[in-house]
Amino acid sequence: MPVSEILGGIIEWSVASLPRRGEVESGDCSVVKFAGDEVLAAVVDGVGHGEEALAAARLVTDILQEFSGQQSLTELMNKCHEKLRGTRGAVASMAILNVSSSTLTWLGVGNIEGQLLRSEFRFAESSVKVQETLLLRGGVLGHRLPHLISTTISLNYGDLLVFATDGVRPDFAGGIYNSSSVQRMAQSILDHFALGTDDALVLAVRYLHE
Ligand SMILES: [Mn+2]
Repeated sequence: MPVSEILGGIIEWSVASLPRRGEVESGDCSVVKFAGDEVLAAVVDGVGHGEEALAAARLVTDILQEFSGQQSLTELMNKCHEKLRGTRGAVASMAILNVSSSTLTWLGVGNIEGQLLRSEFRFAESSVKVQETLLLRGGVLGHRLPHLISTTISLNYGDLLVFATDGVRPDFAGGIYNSSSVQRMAQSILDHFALGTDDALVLAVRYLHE
């Protein structure tokens, strides 16, 4: 069963994950942290798999757990990059959902896919794109940091953010609709698209602020 939580009545999230076939531990981790008027949601994949990959990923999640609502994604990525020097490294995609401005700011280093699926209530408005895709920047935290430029887009009630590691087939994005609970969304993406040859993790976060 996926792990889920509702935070402050503002977001609802769920994470579903599966280690690579034959492994007990997954090197894929997620963090959801509520601070001030912001929620940080992030997914991290330690390079490789098993214990060493998990150790690298944990260095990132430790930093992200300290999120206080004051740091930008660029600052957080830089901090993680410094901390991971000398390790296997990790890739990460991160988002900050701001409740005051109803915006999503996101940034990805490596290959963790990010999708924002608009609430079905908005489909009728032709000006709204049904789906937004995170622009990923090549690199590995701890080894090679790309030029960090985050993107900010508007958020509306019911919008769903999905992050998926590379253990999930990247074409998952073409076959999903923002149509059920965060638990079901996370679990069904994992069930239908996990490769089995690598750790796989799906994080789903729904924005519930009016
Ligand atoms: Mn992986």
